[in-house]
Amino acid sequence: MSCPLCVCFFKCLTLSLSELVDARCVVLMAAADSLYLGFDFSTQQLKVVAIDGNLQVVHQNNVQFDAELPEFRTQGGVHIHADGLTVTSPVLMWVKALDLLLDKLKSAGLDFSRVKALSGCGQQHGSVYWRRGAAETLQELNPQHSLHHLLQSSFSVSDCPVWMDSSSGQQCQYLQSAAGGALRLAEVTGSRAYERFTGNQIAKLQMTQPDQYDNTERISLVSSFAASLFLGDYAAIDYSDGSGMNLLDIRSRNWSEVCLEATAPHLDKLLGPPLPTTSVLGPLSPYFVHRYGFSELCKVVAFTGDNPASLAGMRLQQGDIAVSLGTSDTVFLWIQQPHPALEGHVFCNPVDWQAYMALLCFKNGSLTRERIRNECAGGLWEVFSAALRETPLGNNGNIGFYFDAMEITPTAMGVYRFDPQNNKVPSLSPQAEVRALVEGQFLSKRLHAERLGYSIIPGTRVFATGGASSNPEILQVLSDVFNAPVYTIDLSNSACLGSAYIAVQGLVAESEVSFFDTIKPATKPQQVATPHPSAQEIYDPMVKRYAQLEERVLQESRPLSHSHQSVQPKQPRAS
Ligand code: 5FX
Repeated sequence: MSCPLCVCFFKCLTLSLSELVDARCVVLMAAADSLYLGFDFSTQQLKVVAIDGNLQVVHQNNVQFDAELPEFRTQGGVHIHADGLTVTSPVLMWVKALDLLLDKLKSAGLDFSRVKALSGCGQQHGSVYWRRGAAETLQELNPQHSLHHLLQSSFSVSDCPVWMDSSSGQQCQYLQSAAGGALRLAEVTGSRAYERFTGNQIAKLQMTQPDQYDNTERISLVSSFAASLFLGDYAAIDYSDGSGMNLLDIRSRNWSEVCLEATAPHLDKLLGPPLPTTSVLGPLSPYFVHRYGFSELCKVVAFTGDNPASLAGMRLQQGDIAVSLGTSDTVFLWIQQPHPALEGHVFCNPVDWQAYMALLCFKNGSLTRERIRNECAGGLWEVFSAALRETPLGNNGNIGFYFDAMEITPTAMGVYRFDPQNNKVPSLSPQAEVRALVEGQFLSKRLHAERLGYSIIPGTRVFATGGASSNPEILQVLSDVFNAPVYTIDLSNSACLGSAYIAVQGLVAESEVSFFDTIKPATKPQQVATPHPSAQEIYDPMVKRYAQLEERVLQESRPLSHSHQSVQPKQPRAS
């Protein structure tokens, strides 16, 4: 009998469990010549990362849809339809991109026979419709031909709705009333009804194109569609990406009967049962063994959504929070117990099937920081940073809300400033304005994260990533507001990397080795800020005051929000 964890045959079997999870064995398991692949079927490109047994990146590659597959005539990987609300991508473009990417890996000399396992992720919420009879085609792929050639007639819908689509408003209304209201739906599925969420897209398809729906034998997410190509059979939807559908009961981790019924007929059969994210789905299809020289022992581990995969790539643990400071800011957090709210999303956790993750999108990120830098700091980041250094924690009681564009979290628009007595004021000094912006942005992130079940516990770490994470003064405010140390991670490809880690974890998950033991050898994050000793005393009450003022802002901005809703329907890309 060989060791269940690795290929070392004897050594691991003689170790105690604690020694075993001391990572050494896992490193042995991931023998240096092993490779693991992580794919990301994202909106604009298909990417791949190969890591070796020491979890170091050894190869990266990609296919850009617009530039390298111009025959599909996409812009940014999508087609925006005349109504301005419907957004789709051609499914055969994704298939052809995989042909192209594997050819590129072959030309680059990647030794496919060393790949022990692969996994991947996809843009969340998008859906793929397999035509009746497609399972048989998938099971009998002829390695003489490209996937694109073989699968040409395998889809009942050629243009797949993607996450940028916001045309299913009617279906959202219906689902919410069937489920007993927006909050009730959020309690069951982790989110109120969102137009881009897959269930609402399926309901729209069934209503507007019933023939195509009837001709479908299986519905996949982009992630499980991609896994199906590698598996040569229909791959299960994983719990994490399944949580972005308004269909999965995030506590029972089964499809919700009420939601299925309110969405479309016999949907459970079309979706198949969901599975934990680190499940091994099976061996790689013989197609890839014969066409590219993969080992027949190579395993396909479930694919998930790009945001859950990023959480794995950033190596978040219980109590940690990741803040991505980009064009739009996003927050991911690891939570133990879900408290879904009307804003933000709770998904099942990709690396610990009993835990959860939350995702929040904030539209007013870098562009607003740049506007305030231009107006209050002469366009210079050094002056902006000096203002943060020279103003006190808590900003002498001044608080600001800066929603230049229609904000997603919360739904509000406009700029609002309050003095220490909670009076609305038209302006602040330039230095106070800079601090009010940065503190306000982080107070909002903390408030909305807490509403989704996040709480600061001893050992909590904040991971900062994205453009503004290179500014130490901004990171100091982040550390103070969250009263936790801030770490940075140098990751441009966290979703691909997370998928490659999930591939490694898939091989050991059944042996109860945790994800964190598996990834111990990966490069450690750097601590860059420590909270000021008075941070808790200042920001605990301030976050409460911020919540009360946000209520006032919401009342005042409601008319503005309504008039902007029809032209600002989309969520930004979160990763
Ligand atoms: C998350 O809910 C989103 O809609 C996006 O971040 C997509 O996953 C982008 F791919």
